[in-house]
Formats: sequence, C-alpha cells, structure tokens
Amino acid sequence: MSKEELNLTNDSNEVTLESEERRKFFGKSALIGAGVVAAPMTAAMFASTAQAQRKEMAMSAVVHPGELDEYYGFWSGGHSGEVRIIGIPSMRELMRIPVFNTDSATGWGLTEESKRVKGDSADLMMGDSHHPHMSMTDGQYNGKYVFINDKANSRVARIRCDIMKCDKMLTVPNVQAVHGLRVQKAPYTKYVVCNGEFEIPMNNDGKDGMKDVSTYRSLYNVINAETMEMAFQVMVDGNLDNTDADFDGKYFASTCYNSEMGMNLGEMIGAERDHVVIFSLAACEAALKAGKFKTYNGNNVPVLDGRKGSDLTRYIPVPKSPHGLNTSPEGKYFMANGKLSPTVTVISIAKLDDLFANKIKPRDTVVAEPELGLGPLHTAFDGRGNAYTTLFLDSQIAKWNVDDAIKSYKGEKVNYLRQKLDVHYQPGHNHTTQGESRDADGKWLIALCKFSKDRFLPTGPLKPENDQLIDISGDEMKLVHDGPTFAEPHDCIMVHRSKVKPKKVWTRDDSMFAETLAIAKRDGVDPMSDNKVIRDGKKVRVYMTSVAPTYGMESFNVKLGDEVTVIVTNLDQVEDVTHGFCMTNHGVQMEIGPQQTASITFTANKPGVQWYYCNWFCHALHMEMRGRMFVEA
Ligand code: CUK
Ligand code: CUA
Repeated sequence: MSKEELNLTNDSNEVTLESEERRKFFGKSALIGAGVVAAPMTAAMFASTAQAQRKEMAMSAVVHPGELDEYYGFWSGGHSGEVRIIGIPSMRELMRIPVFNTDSATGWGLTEESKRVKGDSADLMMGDSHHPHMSMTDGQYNGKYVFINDKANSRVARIRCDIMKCDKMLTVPNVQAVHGLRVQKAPYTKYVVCNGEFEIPMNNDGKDGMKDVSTYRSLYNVINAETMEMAFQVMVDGNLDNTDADFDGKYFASTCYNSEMGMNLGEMIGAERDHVVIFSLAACEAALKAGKFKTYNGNNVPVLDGRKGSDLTRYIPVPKSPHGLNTSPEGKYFMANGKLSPTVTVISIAKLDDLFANKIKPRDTVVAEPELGLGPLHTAFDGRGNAYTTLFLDSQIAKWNVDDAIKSYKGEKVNYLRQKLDVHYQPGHNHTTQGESRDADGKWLIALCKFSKDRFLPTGPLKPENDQLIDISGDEMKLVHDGPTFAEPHDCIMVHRSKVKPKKVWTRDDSMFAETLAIAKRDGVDPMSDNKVIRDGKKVRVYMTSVAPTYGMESFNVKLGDEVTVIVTNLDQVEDVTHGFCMTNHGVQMEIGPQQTASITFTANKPGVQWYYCNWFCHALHMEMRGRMFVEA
C-alpha cells in the first residue's frame, strides 16, 4: 500500500477519495473479521456499507474501525498534570499531552527542550490541570492553542495544536493556586484570563503580619496569549473560583466563594451571599495606561485595584459559594452555578453597560435564578436555547430552557425544567460539543463524573472517574457511553475536527528545538548529517542522527563524572516513525519524532559499557537499534 493510500485525511469535513478508500478497506476487513462476509463484495456494496456506517455514526456513538471521530476532545488530566485528546463520539483516548507532569515515554520534563518550556518551574515534576480552553477568533475556535491552568503550582501553560505539545509555561506571580481559566472570545484571544484562588498577603515575604487575614488578597490574572507573559492583574475582594468571557470582548466574569475571607470551612460558608465579579476590560486597560497600578513582591507586574467601589469591577450578589461560571453561546448571559444553593443565577450581559454606568443596581442584572436541584456546579449549552447543569449531590444533569427560566423569574407560570437524567456519579463539569463557542451544535454532552462506584470491574480502593457521553441531539438526553478515566478530568472541550490541523511530521524550523540547533551551530555541528562528540570541559555533547533502524553513532566515549547531553536528530520523514533514546540505568529517555531534534542530559556516573537503545517501536529491527557508551573510569 502506498504512502498516499495510508494517509488519513482528517483535515477537512469532506470525505476525500483516499480516505473513502481507507474506509472501505477497514469496513471490509472488519466484516471479514467478524465472519460476516462469505462472498466477495462489489464496489457498490462497499459504498452502501460506508454510507450505512456514516448514517449509523450520526445517530450513535459507534465509530467503526478506520472511521474518524467528528470531534477532538481536549480533556484535563487533573492532578495527573496532563491533557488528553479524546475522540468524540467514540471516547477513544487518542493521545496524552504531558504538560505539568513528568512523562517517561516522551521525556517531557526530562529533555532540554521541555525544561526550557517549563522555565523557572523546570524543577517541578507535578501539577494539577483543570481547565483546557482553545483560542478563538470572533467567538469560534481557531485551532491554534489550548491553554490550561495548574492549580498546584499557580501556572498556566499553552499547547500548540499544530504539534499537540506544550510550548509555553508561565508561573503567575503574586497569587497562589490558579484555578478558573478561559480565553477572551472576541474579537480574538488577545488575553487568557485566570483566577488566583487562595488569598495571601500581597507582599508574601514572611515578614510581618502574615497571620493578619485582613491583608490577604486574591487576584484576577490577565495573560498575553501570544507572548504568554503577564499583562496585568486585578485585586479583588474575596477570592475567585471560575471565570468566563463575553462574546463582545468587553467583560469577564468570575465567581467568588468565601467573600467573608474565612480561613476554615465554617468561616468560609458563613455569609448568605457571595458574588460574581464583573471585570470591564476597557476600564482595566485604561487604568493600566494611566499608570494606576502598584507592584508587589519585587516583580514588575502591574496590579490594578478592582476591589469594591472601583470602576474596574462590579460585584453582583449571588447565593453563597457559587462555583462554575458559563457564558451562553449566543452571548447573552453569564451564569453562576449555585453549588450550595440549588439555583443558577442568570446575569444579562446586555445590562452590564448600565451597571458600570451606575444606572442600575447589581441585582438588577439578574434575569433568572432557576431552581434545578442539589449541588449545581457547571452549565453547558446546546445552541437551541437549552442549558444543561450538573447536579453534584443529586448525581443528575438538569436540562432547562433559558427563556422559560427568565419568564418564570418574571412571575409567569411556566415550567423551565425539561428533563433530569441520572449520571453515575457526582458530576463536576459537563460540556457540549463546541458549547462555549458560537458554534454550539447541540449534538453531544459529556458529564465528567467524579465517582464510578459499581460501573466498572473493581480496581481496588482507587477507582476511575467516569466520563459519560450523552446524546442531546433529540428532545431527550440519552446516556450512550461510560468511559473510565484516570485522575481526574475536571473540564474538557469538544472541537469539530475541521478546526484542528495537526502536522504529520515536524518541520525543521520549529521553535521547540530552535535553541538546540543554535547550540549545535556554535559547536560547528550540522545535526542533519553530523555524528560528533564535542567536549566542553566536563560537559560532553553527543550529536547523532537516527534513521530506522540505526543511530548514526554506534558508540561514543566519555569519562566517569562527565555531564553528557545527547542530541538526536530523527532523519526519517515517514509519518509515525518516531524513535526514542534511552540510556539504560541512567533514568533518561525521550521521543524523537520524524524530522525532530531532541536532547537530554545526564551524568555518566557508572563506569564501563552502557548501552543506549531506541524505545519507540520503529522497525522490524527496532530491538537492534542500539549502541554503546564507553565510560572510562
Ligand atoms: S473545577 Cu473541578 S469540578 Cu477546577 Cu472547574 Cu468544577
Ligand atoms: Cu528506532 Cu525503535
């Protein structure tokens, strides 16, 4: 089979000839495998099979072998620190993208390139990723980046969707625990916004007053999406939880729990009301321009004062301890999910201009507050005027109609609740296909359940979470799939495959290894052809190429105690021929994709013969792809 025939074309909505061929190919072998086909099939039969399969796919979660999913799912990996790519609706896990974690397979966190991306946090081996969100243009996904927060170490990372690797990481200063994260939706994602959750003294230097709670603050963080540097921060009253943006590029909104600034559970849930903080982007940018900011902790990040009474923000009282904050996809409403209250508070974005102009009171922006059930955490949308709210305590999804909820709030007698569906169990986030963008298409809903109890074979005291796929294309929600996942998807997005265009092999000018190539240049080495050892005092740089099934260098010599950096350039150009480099007994290994250069450093602390080998199965002679490092005592 030629390379062309093997090429999966998933980069457009259209089914091209070559992928049509592939579909037939798989359709046939799958049928034969099942013992169904006794006689050879005609071309017409193949075509009708493919058609039938596509029809079935439109109505069920079944994606046959060789068929491609309709959506890319980007899943947070929670405290595993990674991001996962899930095919929707098959729920097949397609890839893992290590971000805040350290990854044995790819060498993420171990390679020189990944350490450069991690920068000042290169020594941290773990993280807690919650909210993956894709960059947008005019309220639509643009397929460029996915951003994600690390609650554990107050970081934000960016994933490049052309290579599906993390390319930038930033430790947010002046805050602890970065939680809710979203992007500016329009006119384009200039800013990534995220919440500092835990309140701390503004100059947190361990000197005076660190037990004086009245000095504690939490900040709203605004990051330049392209440079991944801090743009500014906004000081607020209370702390912050989740956030979202409008579709006009004017306002951001965050939920705040613990407005009472309590330091323990009892104190945190004392007040009857907390609030949603609305940030005016124009007012913030004007204050920044006018120099109305301070700096803290010896860094130069501008901190604006958005506490109560400032003209940068407004505080809208909502029932206590709200959690999720979601913007409806037609751009009309911010919704704050009640958590401790059985309600969702619907805030009219059209009324925010008047609120900032002090023409109306904060609560006048609330146009509905439907009662849905116990523990509403997050809300998703189908683009047809319905909202889907997870009820953590009830273990249900409540489907409700937004317009009817507004009518009911005005006193009309209408039932806004459409359906309640049991999910298994304790759902946190939910998400609909493209539901946070203008392209909300109301096909699939995912409930990210925190508990799975009896849904799978028991795996000991630690059980998987359960990500459930629900068909929302009809009038009724239908549960169609249970998907066990490891700790712990908090949030996800589902993006139509036509929006994402990943590369098949690396290009040589990729920024991920530009600095490595610059070092090679200084060493007078051409990594595309040279196999050379460069000694630089106790530092040794070993440049080698790889072509399946050999390395360009079958052995090299170093001295005991040398700091060795191995730089491998994979000359293979064929899609999917990834090589690895592992030095046995030295705790290092990495991935080198086709046309990629990757490097890894270790100390040669064992004398004698040390074998290195390729650990990505690349060829029939993959086992033979190895060489020796001679370490002189
Ligand atoms: S949070 Cu986990 S269930 Cu971090 Cu978005 Cu709501
Ligand atoms: Cu190269 Cu395995």
